[in-house]
Amino acid sequence: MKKRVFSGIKPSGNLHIGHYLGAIKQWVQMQDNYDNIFCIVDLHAITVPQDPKVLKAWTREITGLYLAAGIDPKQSIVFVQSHICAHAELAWILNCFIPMGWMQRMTQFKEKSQKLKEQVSTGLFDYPALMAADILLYDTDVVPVGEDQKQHVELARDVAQRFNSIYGETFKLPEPVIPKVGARIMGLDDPTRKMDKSETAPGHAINLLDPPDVIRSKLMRATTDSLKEIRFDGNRPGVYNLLVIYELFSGKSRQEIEAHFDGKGYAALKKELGDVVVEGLRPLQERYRKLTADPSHIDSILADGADRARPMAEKTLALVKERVGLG
Ligand code: ATP
Ligand code: LTN
Repeated sequence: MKKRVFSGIKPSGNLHIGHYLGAIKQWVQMQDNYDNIFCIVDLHAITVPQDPKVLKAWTREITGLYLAAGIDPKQSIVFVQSHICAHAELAWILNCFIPMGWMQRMTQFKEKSQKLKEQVSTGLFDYPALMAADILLYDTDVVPVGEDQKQHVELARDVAQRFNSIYGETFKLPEPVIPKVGARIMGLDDPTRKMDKSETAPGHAINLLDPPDVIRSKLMRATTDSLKEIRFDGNRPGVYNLLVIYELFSGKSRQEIEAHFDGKGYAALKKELGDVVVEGLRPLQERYRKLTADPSHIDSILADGADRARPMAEKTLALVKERVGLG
C-alpha cells in the first residue's frame, strides 16, 4: 500500500515560480511513489473577494498548469474542492473541535488580516478548519507544501488527534513535507517578503506563463545589494534568492555555482538566471498550450477526478457523523 499525498493551491491569481519550486515540483517528484490527490481549492479562494468569471478561469488555468508541470491525471486524482460537498461539511464539524486559541495563533491570518483590515471575512479566519477537512477526508499521510503552510498542516494534525482522543481512532495523522531548498521563494522587488500571488507590483513575481522577454526583464530589475561577491549568504536576501532560483532551475551544486560566478557581476548572474528560468519553463509552457487548446479536455479531467475522490470523502464523512451522533 502506497502512502497518500494530498495538496492544493487556491485559484486566486497567477501561479509563479514560488508555487512551482515550493510545491508542484515536489508533487511531481513524489508522484510515482505515492497515491496522490491534488486539489484546486476554490472554497479557500473565496475567503477574499473574487470575481466569479475570473475565479472559474483561474480554476481551469491552474488545472492546466498542474498537468503541464507533470501531474498525470491517470495516476493522480485532480479535482476542484467545491465539486465535493463533504469538504464544507467536515469543515463545519471540525470547527466545533478547534479551540479559538489555536486559530488565533495562525500567522497567515494575522498577516492577511492586517492587509485587508475591515474586509476580513470569517471564512479567512476559519480557513485552517477547511484545510484540515481537505486533508483529513482522504486519510492523508503527507502534505507537500511551502514553508508558510506548515502551521496549517500542524493544526490539521492537532484537530485529528483531539477528535481521535474523544471518539476513538477516526483520522490518520498527516505530516507536512517542506522542501529543503525553495520552501520560501522571495519577491524579486522585495526579497524580505515571500513571493506572493496576491501582490500586484509588476516586478514582484515570475509567473509560470510569463513570456521569455518578461521573465528576463523582471530578473534584470530584481533587487540585490551594493556588494559584489556572488555567494549563497542568507544575510544578503536579494542575491541569495536569485542564487536559490538558479540552483533549483539549473540542478547545479552551490559550490559549482559560486565557482562559475566567481569574479562576475550581478548583471551576468541575472542574465544567466534569465536563460535557465526561460529554458526551465519552456517545456511546461508548451505543454500548457497543447493541453488547454481544447477547454473541454480540462473539464473532463476535473469531472473524472471528482468522481474518483467523492466516494473516499463521503466514506470518511459518514464515519465522522456516525461517531459524533449526527443524522
Ligand atoms: P495567496 O494567493 O494568498 O498569495 P499563496 O500563493 O501563498 O496565497 P496558494 O496558492 O494556496 O497560496 O499556495 C500554494 C502552495 O504554494 C502552498 O504549498 C504554498 O506554501 C506554496 N507557495 C506559495 N508561495 C510560495 C513561495 N513564495 N515560495 C515557496 N512556496 C510557495
Ligand atoms: N492553504 C493552502 C492551500 C490548501 C492546501 C489544502 C494545501 C488548501 N487546502 C490542503 C495542502 C493541503 C495554501 O497553500 N495557501
